[in-house]
Amino acid sequence: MDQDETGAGGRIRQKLVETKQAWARAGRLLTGETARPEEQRLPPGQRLVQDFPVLDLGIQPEVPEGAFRLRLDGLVENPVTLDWAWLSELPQEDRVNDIHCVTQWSRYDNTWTGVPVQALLDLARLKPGARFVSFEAHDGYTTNLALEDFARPENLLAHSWQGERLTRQHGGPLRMVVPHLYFWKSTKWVKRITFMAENQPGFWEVRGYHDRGDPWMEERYG
Ligand SMILES: Nc1nc2c(c(=O)[nH]1)N[C@H]1C(S)=C(S)[C@@H](COP(=O)(O)O)O[C@H]1N2
Ligand SMILES: [Mo]
Repeated sequence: MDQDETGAGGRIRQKLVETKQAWARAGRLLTGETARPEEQRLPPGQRLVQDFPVLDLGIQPEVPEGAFRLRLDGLVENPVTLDWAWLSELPQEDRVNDIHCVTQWSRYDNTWTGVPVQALLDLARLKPGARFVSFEAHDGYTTNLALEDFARPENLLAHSWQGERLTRQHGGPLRMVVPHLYFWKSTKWVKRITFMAENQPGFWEVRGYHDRGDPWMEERYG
């Protein structure tokens, strides 16, 4: 998509960021249609792929399991920093779902394995004022969700895809999977999840992308 060098650790691919910002300004791919997931499996304007494209800012951090930490903080009774051993002791479940990237591709029938978000909520115990969730990743990426979009039973903190450990390219060792929203809401290499009273728009949300990102409502930009 762009020709920038992305050395070993990688640098943010500025051209890619600018191109995607221009797409938002131009309203690229918008069909003006909405659909209901019960009636139509492919959201409006999407194209089905069989492979599994890699999308990120050009930095693909290497996070060995030994160095892995996940911080849960903000408006919680019990802020915690999970290491890999602790994460492995939490409930492990499978989810099968379709994913939809705002750059147009959708991929059906992905099997993810990991920790359901309810297990994290049980651990951290939200304070009453918590209404939004902010995610930080090892590449500097951020995104945001409303609490009700985070606390859905189909969401996972996934370490495996199709029965194999997630590769570094796809966000291993641990990524969020929020299948009911465009895939930019699913943070790869997640390191911190913060519960907040106020919404805090993330990397793409401040660059012209929609705050919520429902593919069925075609909430690409906003
Ligand atoms: N940390 C991080 N997470 C990220 C991104 C990123 O750049 N950094 N890109 C998002 C976007 S735009 C998409 S479409 C998906 C892509 O995930 P994949 O590379 O596994 O297909 O990751 C999302 N999560
Ligand atoms: Mo994306």
